[in-house]
Amino acid sequence: MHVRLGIIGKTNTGKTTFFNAATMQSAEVSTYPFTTKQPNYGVAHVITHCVCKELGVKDNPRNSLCIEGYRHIPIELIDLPGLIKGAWAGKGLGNQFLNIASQADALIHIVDASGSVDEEGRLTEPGTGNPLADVYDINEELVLWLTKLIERQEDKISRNLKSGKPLPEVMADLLQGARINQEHIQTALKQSGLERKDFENWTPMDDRKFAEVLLDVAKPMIIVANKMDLEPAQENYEILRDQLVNKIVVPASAEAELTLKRAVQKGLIKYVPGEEVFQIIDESQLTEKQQWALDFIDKKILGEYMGTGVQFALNVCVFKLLRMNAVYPVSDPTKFSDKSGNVLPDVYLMPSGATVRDLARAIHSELEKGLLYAVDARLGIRLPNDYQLKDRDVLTIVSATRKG
Ligand SMILES: Nc1nc2c(ncn2[C@@H]2O[C@H](COP(=O)(O)OP(=O)(O)O)[C@@H](O)[C@H]2O)c(=O)[nH]1
Ligand SMILES: [Mg+2]
Repeated sequence: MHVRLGIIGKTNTGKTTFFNAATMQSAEVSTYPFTTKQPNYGVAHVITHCVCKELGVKDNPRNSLCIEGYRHIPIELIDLPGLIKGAWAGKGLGNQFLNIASQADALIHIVDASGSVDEEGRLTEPGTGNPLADVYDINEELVLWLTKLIERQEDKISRNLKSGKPLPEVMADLLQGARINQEHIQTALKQSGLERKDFENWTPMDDRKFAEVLLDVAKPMIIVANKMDLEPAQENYEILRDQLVNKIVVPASAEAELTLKRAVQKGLIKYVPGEEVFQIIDESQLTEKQQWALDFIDKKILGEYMGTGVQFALNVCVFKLLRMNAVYPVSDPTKFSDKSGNVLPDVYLMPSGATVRDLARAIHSELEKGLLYAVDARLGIRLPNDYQLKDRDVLTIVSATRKG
């Protein structure tokens, strides 16, 4: 199961531009066999230091890419389908928007830091919109959505509790469609102080309080302050950063990232997403306009913010908000390879706390059935099935049913 990030935000803040920039494959990446899904589903990558250098091997990645020692690991990105554009009616968001929240493991909330979008999501004079208010608006919609989701299931929850099952299990059964699991619920119960209160006695205030906390736990969110290339954006970015103390606010220019990726595709520059530099391949190939645009991006975006923010936002979501670890399963622990001799073929993103057993299950259910133990390929030692995976672990799963 891929990690799935949902892009949310008001109309015209740059969601689709961000999506297009993040899912557009640079030339080297385009050979990767992607499954084409609906247009609003795309494959993006998070980037981490590959273990190949440390292990001193040349790898042959299968489920990911290794570019100059960096592993590019696919994740799923969802954006609203284009049709929805303009469907924003007053403060209501429509089901599609919440649908994205429901399907995602974490949310990328894009605001227009330049303030060129008004309350209703219409494009307006830069500097007039209020991105901080937009953040609160959207957050409120999400809290209401979760509160209602829980309240709609209230009778069912009460009924199912009578069977003696604990509350987190009962709730998780009913909320799993929204990618909310027992752990999320357990944590939210603790953090909201409702752990010891009988569900029957929850007040509407309790429902809301619980929904607020559950939203934070189950749908962690970063704020992308987009359109940093426009003049009034810096001031709004600072306001967002200073006011939203519990959120990570990433300054970004989705348009700049898109421009750079297009320049890569045209063979004009060399650029690794997320880096704060690019190299012009042949100065004489550039039109004056292209030269100007690249120069602007170099000075005003990369120079100021150490990147366009697009790749950084993806990495923060996966490695910070979701606390995913990159784990490399191999069949042969001495060669770090699969059965066909591919070195470090796969990398799996596993949530913190996941064990050898969870990894076996993620690879193949058969593998888990006969699971015996794992081998740490670096050290050549056995690891028990409840060993908690660490970032950059290279492991061989030993199973009676199938060798990993
Ligand atoms: N200046 C600037 N404009 C942007 C940026 N990202 C998007 N836009 C523009 O904002 C408008 C709305 O973008 P779009 O991606 O369709 O927004 P969506 O409605 O949120 O999907 C378009 O005119 C984009 O070209 C950016 O980083 N900088
Ligand atoms: Mg859009």
